Amino acid sequence: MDTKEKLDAFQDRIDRGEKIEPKDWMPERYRQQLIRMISQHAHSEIVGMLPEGNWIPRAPSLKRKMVLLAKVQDEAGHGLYLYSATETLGARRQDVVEDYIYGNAKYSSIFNYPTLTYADICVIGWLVDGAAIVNQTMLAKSSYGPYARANLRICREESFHKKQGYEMLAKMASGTDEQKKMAQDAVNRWWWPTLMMFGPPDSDSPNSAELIKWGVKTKTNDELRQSYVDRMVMEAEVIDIKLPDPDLKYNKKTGHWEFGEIPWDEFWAVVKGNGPMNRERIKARKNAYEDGEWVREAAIAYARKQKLKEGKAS
Ligand code: BYC
Repeated sequence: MDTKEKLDAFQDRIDRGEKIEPKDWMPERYRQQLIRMISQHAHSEIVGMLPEGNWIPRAPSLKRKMVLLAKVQDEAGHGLYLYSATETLGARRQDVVEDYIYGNAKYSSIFNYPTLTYADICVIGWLVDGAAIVNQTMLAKSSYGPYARANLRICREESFHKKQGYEMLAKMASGTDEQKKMAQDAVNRWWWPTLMMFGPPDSDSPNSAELIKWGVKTKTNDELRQSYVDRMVMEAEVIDIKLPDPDLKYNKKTGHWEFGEIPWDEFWAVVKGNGPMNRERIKARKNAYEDGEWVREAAIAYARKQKLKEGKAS
């Protein structure tokens, strides 16, 4: 039972900066919030393989193909660490996966946009992985040990993902007029959706206060979004890319870049399943899950057989 005494002792541990580990006592609500957030994060990593995977067969060179293959495989790995982290909280992997494929579990809005040209692959690396690093560096300090450690490792890999995207985009942005146009067009389409990745404004974020109190999040959605904008403005300038926001302006007093109104109606439409690619993404995941049934059955049969063999040997 979540008695006041237990809750206070738990809060003291959080306030002292201690990590909470799987076998420690935790409030039921803390456990549920973590399962919600970590499973959404895992689904995002897995569905996030689709927009980029789409371009593996059409990568412009062997080197680019190898880099993209490695990146997409890394995303699969991130999904797996994160699903494992939900299991440390008592969730069953099958339930969380099915809640997303057949139910209403969320995943990041960003992966419901199409990748129209190869420049989109450069921009996903730079902007999307760039946003993920800002968010996940904060989550690497999360109060829940397994989630913090998973994010630490994920961030190291995301940092390579971002660099390869930025390097490709820089090359494209300094190429022929046609290449420059492609690069700019991709940035124009992805800029606002990447700002939405950080979640709704703090005034409209029902989970933030509780997650911050428990040290799961250590910064708010708006704080992270602002540090992302400040960083990206500089990086865009270096490679001669324009960010598509006429209201971007530096505020000397605050030391931050002010930006225009984010189209929140579009964000909520995407979150509710009505983005340009929502249906296609879910359909692809559903097909993969159902086509993979025989693999899961074979793995279970093999594990049973091994156990029997071990039993006979001992
Ligand atoms: N998209 O109270 P709020 C990657 C939902 S993948 C969809 O602020 P919270 C990569 C939110 O779930 C990395 N839904 O929530 C992979 C909540 O609904 P529920 C993806 C969103 O939890 C491949 C409601 O809106 N990163 O890097 O305090 C290739 C109210 O929001 C979104 C993560 O998943 C959204 N953008 O904060 C390349 C990070 N935003 O659940 C790259 C982990 C909000 O109450 N998650 N909602 O029904 C988080 O950091 C936080 O959960 C969020 C939201 C900042 C996303």
